[in-house]
Amino acid sequence: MVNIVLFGPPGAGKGTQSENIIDKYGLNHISTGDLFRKHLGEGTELGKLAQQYMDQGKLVPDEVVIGMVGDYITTKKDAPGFIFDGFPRTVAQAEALDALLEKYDTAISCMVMLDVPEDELKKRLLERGKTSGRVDDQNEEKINVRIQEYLNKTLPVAGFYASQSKDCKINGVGTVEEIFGNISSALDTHI
Ligand code: B4P
Repeated sequence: MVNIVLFGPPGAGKGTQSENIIDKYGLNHISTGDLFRKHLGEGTELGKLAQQYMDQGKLVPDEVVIGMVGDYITTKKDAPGFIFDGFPRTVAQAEALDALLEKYDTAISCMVMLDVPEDELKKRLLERGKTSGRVDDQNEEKINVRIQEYLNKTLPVAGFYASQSKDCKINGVGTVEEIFGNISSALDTHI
């Protein structure tokens, strides 16, 4: 199995680049943001719980996220591998993911980190907010909370994968095609 973590701050292009990676490498896609939005749309209890955090730009509690990902992987355990998009977002989530994959005799192959400066992130998210209908994209205050959550809780995850020599930093500024070209070259040498 090939398992990739796509990592970066909000608006770095994780969702955008995931689509290209899936097309080329045929992996199963898990976006925790998309899964929460699906639950939200279906009005499930999990969706209602997640919404309270997402609308404020805060991270959803670890136990909720880890349980949801564990359930999802169980239903797809015959997949050729996974691309984890927006997960793990805390060190506790990263540790839980390692334990989960170990149960299936597999592990993370590579963590791709998209590097984008803060002013560019804000510009992209505010632009998407004009059409996405996402409450968390629609004002600068909420975007600032998301960036702070990233700096405080998510950035340490990069160190977690660096300590396993699985990290790979990619410049996330440029055209979608240029960035994907750099991701592909990195993946082809790492997996
Ligand atoms: P996510 O849905 O994961 O979203 P994201 O961080 O906003 O986006 P992403 O980086 O995927 O950006 P995109 O490609 O769309 O999370 C939303 C919320 O869910 C979180 O705040 C949190 O509350 C909750 N959540 C999710 N996972 C969680 C977890 N594991 N633990 C706890 N809570 C969790 O790109 C953004 C925009 O930029 C798009 O409009 C795109 O068109 C544009 N763009 C992309 N690439 C570009 C480029 N190269 N140049 C110019 N624009 C570009």
